[in-house]
Amino acid sequence: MSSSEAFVAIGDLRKGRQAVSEILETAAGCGTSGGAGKASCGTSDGPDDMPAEIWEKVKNHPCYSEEAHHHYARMHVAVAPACNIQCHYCNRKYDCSNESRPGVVSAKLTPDQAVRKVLAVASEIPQMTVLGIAGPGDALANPKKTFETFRRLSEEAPDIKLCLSTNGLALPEHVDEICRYNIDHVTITINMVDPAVGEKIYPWIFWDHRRVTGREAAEILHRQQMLGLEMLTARGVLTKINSVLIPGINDEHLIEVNREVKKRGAFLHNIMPLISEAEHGTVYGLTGQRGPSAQELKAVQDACMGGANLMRHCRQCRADAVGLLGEDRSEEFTQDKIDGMEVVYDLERRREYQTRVEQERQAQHDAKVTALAETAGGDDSGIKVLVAVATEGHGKVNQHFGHATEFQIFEVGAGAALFVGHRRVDLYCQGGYGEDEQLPSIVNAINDCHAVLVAKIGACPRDELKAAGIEPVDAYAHEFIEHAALSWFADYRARVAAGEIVHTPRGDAHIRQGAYTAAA
Ligand code: CLF
Ligand code: SF4
Repeated sequence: MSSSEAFVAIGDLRKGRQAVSEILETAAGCGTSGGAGKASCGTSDGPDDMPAEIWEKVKNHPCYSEEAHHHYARMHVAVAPACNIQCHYCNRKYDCSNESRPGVVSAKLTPDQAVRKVLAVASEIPQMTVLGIAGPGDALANPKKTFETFRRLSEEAPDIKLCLSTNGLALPEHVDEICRYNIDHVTITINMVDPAVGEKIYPWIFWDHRRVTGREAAEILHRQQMLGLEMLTARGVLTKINSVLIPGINDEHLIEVNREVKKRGAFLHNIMPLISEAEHGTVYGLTGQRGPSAQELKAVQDACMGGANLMRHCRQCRADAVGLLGEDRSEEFTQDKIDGMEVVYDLERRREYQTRVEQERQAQHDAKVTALAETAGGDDSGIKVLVAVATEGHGKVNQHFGHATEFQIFEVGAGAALFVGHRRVDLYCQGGYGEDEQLPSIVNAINDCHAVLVAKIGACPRDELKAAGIEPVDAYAHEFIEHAALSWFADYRARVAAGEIVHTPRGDAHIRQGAYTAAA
């Protein structure tokens, strides 16, 4: 179902709490249904929307469920330093860009150290439900360390979900082992399904005891990635495909990637922006290959709707990340701190804590449904806009403009507010005063939005936003986001209807209409 089809369908479901509940289910998530023809943002789908065994796998995985990422944490252990390919966006001195932000070298861990670290984090952060191995090289180019870590954890921490990320070159030969240790979630970074595109991204691979370059390298990598994906699908392992969006290289091509991975059973597709700074020393960074703007990223994601379900809440975390997505608590768990900790892995305590998390999650969900029931109403204007939201959690508009380091972006139309991504920004408030030099970049990051919903905002940013045509709104402080967004939208529509303002599409609509053709 396309974005506009989703809105039409939602518009037909206006009356009653049941209908509103369905709206919410469709609106708030990001890609877990895995079923054909589902709207692209499905990770808030509940147990009624998918087979029970799939729900069990995704319900508390913060990457596979958009809703879960507000409640559950993940961690990575950096046990895999080597890699078997070279990507033009990677410099081996830094973490793997597939699942991490380049620029910070991780401490490499032995499996022993990794297991102790996981147990330490699990006892301190009982809502940490997923352990991933995502570099800093490639997990499957280091199979002994990777599987030794997974094997021990499957025995010593049986309630933790195991998650692996790979470039896919060595994947087919490891599928049996992946299944043996119940590694239920595998991410494959697939940037192309056409070796002609691939040879612009991968200068070489290491294959069959030799370095292979050019088209041949891309052909082998492509073959292995597709085979690995098909084998995992056949074995019932959930797969997520990460694609790095490289403008001018694979931007249009990612629509075809989306289609091909969906055909082979991929559960989610996560299109991530290329990070390419000259100081990282990557080939792309040094040759001036730029990354996409947030708006370009959204345009490609939108063009892929109707294909494989999209993940839109990725934070491109480090290979040693710890905590909720978007937060980094790795500094609390350095080797010397762990050495001084008394580590008690208490399964019962973790279960009790997670039961309370589920209760809070359910209460939040119910409150949102109730709030949405109040705002669901007729609107046949066909108008859709983006709004930016400052939030520090609990699904509410509860952050000051000046404290935001990212804004959540919602697409709002008749009866629906869909989460479609987030935008990182520089902090405006510098402890008592506003840093006005940051304002242009903040405004630029959300310049395709019609409004920004905040708990509070000062006079200076308010004026700057208005001058840029973005409405600063603090009237819905501490309300649920979807409810606030729809209430503001109803007011906006009323002002348009009364002739007080003229509705003007902003950059987003322009980009989407012009840049990419929709997936077939
Ligand atoms: Fe880690 Fe990746 Fe597993 Fe998640 S991350 S190995 S699937 S537990 Fe998540 Fe981080 Fe994005 Fe990766 S937000 S970079 S998608
Ligand atoms: Fe770097 Fe990861 Fe690519 Fe290997 S797969 S070259 S570690 S980005």
